[in-house]
Amino acid sequence: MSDLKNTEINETYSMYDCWLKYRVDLSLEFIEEYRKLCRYIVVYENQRLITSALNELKTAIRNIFGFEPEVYNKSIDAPHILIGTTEDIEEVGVELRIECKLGREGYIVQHIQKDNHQVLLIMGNDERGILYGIFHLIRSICIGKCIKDTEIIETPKNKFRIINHWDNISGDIERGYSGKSIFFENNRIIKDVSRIKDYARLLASVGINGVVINNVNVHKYETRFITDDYLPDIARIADVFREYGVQLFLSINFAAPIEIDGLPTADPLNEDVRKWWKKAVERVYKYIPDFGGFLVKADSEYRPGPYTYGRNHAEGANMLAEALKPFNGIVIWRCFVYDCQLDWRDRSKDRAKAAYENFKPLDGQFMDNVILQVKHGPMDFQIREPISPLFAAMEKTNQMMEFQITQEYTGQQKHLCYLVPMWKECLDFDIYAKGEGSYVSKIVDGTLFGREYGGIAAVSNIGDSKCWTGHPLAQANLYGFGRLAWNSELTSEEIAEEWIKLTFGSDKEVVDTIMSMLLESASAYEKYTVPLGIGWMVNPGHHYGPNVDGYEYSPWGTYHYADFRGIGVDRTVATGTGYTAQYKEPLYKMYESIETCPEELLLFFHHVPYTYELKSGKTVIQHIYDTHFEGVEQVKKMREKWASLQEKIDKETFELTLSKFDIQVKDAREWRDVVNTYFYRRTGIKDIHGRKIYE
Ligand code: GCW
Repeated sequence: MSDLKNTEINETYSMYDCWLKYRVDLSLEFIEEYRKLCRYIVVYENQRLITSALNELKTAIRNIFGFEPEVYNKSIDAPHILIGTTEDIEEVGVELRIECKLGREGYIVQHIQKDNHQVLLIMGNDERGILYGIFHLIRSICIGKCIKDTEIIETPKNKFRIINHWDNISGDIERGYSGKSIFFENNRIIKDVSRIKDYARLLASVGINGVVINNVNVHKYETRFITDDYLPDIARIADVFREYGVQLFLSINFAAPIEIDGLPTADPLNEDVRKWWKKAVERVYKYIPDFGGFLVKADSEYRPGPYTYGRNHAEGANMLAEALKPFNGIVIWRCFVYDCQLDWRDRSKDRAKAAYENFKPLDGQFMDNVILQVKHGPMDFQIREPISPLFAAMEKTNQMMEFQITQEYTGQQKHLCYLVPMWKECLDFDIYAKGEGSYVSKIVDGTLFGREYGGIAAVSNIGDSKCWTGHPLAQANLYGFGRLAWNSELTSEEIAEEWIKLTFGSDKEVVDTIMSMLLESASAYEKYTVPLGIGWMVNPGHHYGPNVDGYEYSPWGTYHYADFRGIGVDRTVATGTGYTAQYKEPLYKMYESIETCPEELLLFFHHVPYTYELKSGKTVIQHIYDTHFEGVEQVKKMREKWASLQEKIDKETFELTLSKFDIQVKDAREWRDVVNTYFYRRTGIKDIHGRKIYE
């Protein structure tokens, strides 16, 4: 990696390189074959992206085999690696063993015979494809795949694979738990881009092709990012990302015409406003010719939006889409729109219903370069939520998934919580939009409704912390997000195994131990925090640590309605808020009926007495007690598992991670005792096992 100028990093630290460490077991027999092929590289084109790809391959070869490969731009008489786009390769007349048709950004890695030599072909449909093919090869060598198993034909499932940064120009990151921004510092854009370059590599290596560098809550200075004041510096950042095939996007402020140029309105149907945005967009493209587009949080949590002018979200989004269209730019419009001034006394209102109510009526009205970005659940990144019903409701609109890699509600990167299984559940969910088999993954990749644009975005979990993610093991979530966005058919285990091997090597004990820790971590977190899909119960504001009634009487619409008899939100049509009707059949009936509602979501959909009996035969209150005790024990075990790896992990990573587990054990106990005590005091019902619950 490049020389680090960042103040915090003054020594080589192994976790800085994340999964690009080139740890290879050189004793594996097939390594010799790779070694032979890696001596020579033939590459026909020399565009910028291919240069980065080639550099990556050379760096990997140098690190793995200790020699510098020779590079040619013409055929050679020896085994080699051959790199090029489909066109280049066709020109030199290589015969593929398997005929294939690659899609955008796709690639093929194939072992072929050419002029009596073994050749390893890396052919990209386009330049990005080559870059991804090379990272595939490096990954394969490092996780110990022989050449045959490295062969692949792959096209990414999702067109847009984007990271959203919630970074502010002050250098602070909203919901950031890994230090300060790597883009901004003290109200300026960072001058030294070396760390940004390292980041771009990491993103490209897992297939990410877009990045939004600023917070969706666009404040005073950031509003001006689309002006000459900031664009030269933003263009420098775009240049760095471009080399790795990552397109730059910006979050914009819907009221920018008023705030920047004093226009009297930001009404999307006003001609002056429309002209203003066209000019602004032209300016952006002058600096950044391949600019991706805008991400917009409008009419959400006090941000300005079209509602102020009596316009709807389609009118708001289309105004921007029209300005971006001539440049092939897109508008990513967030659906996190809800009334955050609810009255807890008013039981008819339900925040969960908001996204659907706001957007469903607009289906078919958005321009084709608008994509709606929908959070995976109807509330807000809780550890357990049902899938947002909006995904099934917008047949004529491009949609994109929004996940949160940063662990706002899942332990804030002090706790281990591997999120890939949860994301998988969302993507694999059958939402019955067009009958059985309507998986959410097919809606967000556009195939189910035949949409051209689609994708997956997630809120970043990185900052300027030495290991990028605060908690070293939280790197698995960034890695996993990229891999899943590329191919949502990968399993959580496959992704975890890759990440562990690339990061810590292939020692069986290390792989098995960390794998078991990762895979149980989210369910452990769920156990010691919030029961049966109810959510929240966190301290207001920063959202860390238990506070059962923290949001109970607030205007945010995040209630659990616990009283001395029962708990849960009745969202049924029969007796509750009617949210269940937003799902298509058979899901509507499944959630509506307490008998068929999946138990892990029981309290999300139903209000039940504490003595309600679960399928396990336990009452709800006993389930709450038991899961909280179990959760803590699980965390203690995870800590022990980590401790058992002391000899096999570098000292700094070992100790840093152990210190995080110490915090997690302490916090899990806190959660257990606060939650259990709360319910014991509310109900007076004793734990049948007589364990200590505080009076
Ligand atoms: O989860 C909430 C967060 C806010 C965030 C908002 C959003 C960026 O608490 O910090 O604002 O969601 O997604 O817009």
